[in-house]
Amino acid sequence: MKRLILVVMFALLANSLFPKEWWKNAVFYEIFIRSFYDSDEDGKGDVKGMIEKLDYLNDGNPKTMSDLGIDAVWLMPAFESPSYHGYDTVDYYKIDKEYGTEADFDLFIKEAHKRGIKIILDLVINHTSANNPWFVKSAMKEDPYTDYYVWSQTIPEGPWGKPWGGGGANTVWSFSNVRKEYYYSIFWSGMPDLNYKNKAVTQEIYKIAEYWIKKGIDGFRLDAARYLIEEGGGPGQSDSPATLKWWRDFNAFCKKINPNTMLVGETWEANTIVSKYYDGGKGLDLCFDFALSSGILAFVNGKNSVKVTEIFAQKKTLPAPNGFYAPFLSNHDQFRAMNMLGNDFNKAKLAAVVLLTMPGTPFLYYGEEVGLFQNSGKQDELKRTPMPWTSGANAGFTSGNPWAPPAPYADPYNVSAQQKDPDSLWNLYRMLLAVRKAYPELAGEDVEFIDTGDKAVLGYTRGKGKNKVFVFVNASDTDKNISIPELNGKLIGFLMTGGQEQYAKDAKVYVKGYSFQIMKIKK
Ligand SMILES: [Ca+2]
Ligand SMILES: [Ca+2]
Ligand SMILES: [Ca+2]
Repeated sequence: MKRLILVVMFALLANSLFPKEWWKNAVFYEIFIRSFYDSDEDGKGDVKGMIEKLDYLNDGNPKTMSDLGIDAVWLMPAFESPSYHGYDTVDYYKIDKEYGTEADFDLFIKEAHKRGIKIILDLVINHTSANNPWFVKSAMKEDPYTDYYVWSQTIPEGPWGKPWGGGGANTVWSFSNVRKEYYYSIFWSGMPDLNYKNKAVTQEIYKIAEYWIKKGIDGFRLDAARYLIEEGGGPGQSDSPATLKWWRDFNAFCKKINPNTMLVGETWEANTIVSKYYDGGKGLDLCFDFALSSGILAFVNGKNSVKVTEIFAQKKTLPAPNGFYAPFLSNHDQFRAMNMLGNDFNKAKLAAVVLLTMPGTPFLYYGEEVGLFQNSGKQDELKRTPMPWTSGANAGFTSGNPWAPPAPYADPYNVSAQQKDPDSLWNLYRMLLAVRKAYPELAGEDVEFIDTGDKAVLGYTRGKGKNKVFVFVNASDTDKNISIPELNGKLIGFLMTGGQEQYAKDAKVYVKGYSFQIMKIKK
């Protein structure tokens, strides 16, 4: 208990040291509303269900440690849409009926903010649903919607391709039987791309952003941000100069309405491309670090730290600072971290340690904190299964008939069981979040990698000077003794336990197999 109180005291002290952009020291939590918690027995998660679980995420009281302690949520699409996932919007002003009413959502904003939880919405504006009235009217050449989408009487000169290959040549051009013309749809015919060469479309999106910012939303996650404006087939389909400019202008617009609005981009590419979106500090506020996601998993799986250190060596050569990248383990488009880590809780713990001691704003995917299992298979639905709350019926997710089978092994691997077990993955996440908050160095941008003499042990320091934090993570199953001369003869404090130890002149850092140390020099 004493160590918890200590951590909390540090947290309060540290608050004043944090930078003014709230997202720089925040930890985000990605929620798929349909799978989080069902409040009304229809088998689908909903907004009221999220309200019931806010105290689980952060109860707003820094003294209690029964909650996870996250700072912000990224809601996957909440707007009206014909699909189960919502990445094809029909009405950007309406909460999907299956999730609740506008009043429910207003209450959610209020209750989240009361607890200090910020909310960012998934904004899917590269394309809409083909059922969106804008598209229906555009296909009928009804003004002002005639040029809201990218139309062509013939398939323009190529080479036009799909984002991840496959699908055959020119399948990004779909034929409208209504208008008897082709329309550009980079993902599939049900998701026509909006035409941002038409200024009216930009104005339409600005109106939507303004509406939600004024309602109290704290930012947006920008879906498919690389594909906004195409300047020809092939290389012109992504990361075009016009796309970068559009985002720069959009960020300026959002900041004018509320300077605390945060934009995080999904720019799923190598960091050489991702870093362009920093745009001299005038582009997006954050972009997801897909390279580091696979780097962390590769370190833990392969007992080899080289990929992680290479990623940071490369970043030093790129224009964006370390704080621009948002690290994560997995998201709704990828296999669950637990699946990638061979359903091994030891590995899941090490991945959590690396994730939450890295520079940049970390994002957790719901369920990751309890090691949510994923059945093998390629369907996206398997990456988005209901949250395992208890060992009861339907994993405590619903008392109705769940929209999808709950995660396997929910008994015994669920929130309720892991909260009671001090050695659980959940309790490790909770402690890591508290320590990250208590020591601002861990949320800062500085990172220096240490040569541990052993690829299985990833070592690095965070921050500078006397507050520098040392992290050592041993991905092998054998105990290691690492020689770090800087620590010899010093009084060492251990951040996770609150303990300390006087190191001898020839001391070695002892890191047990499948374990880690987070420490600093006290004297
Ligand atoms: Ca429901
Ligand atoms: Ca609390
Ligand atoms: Ca586009």
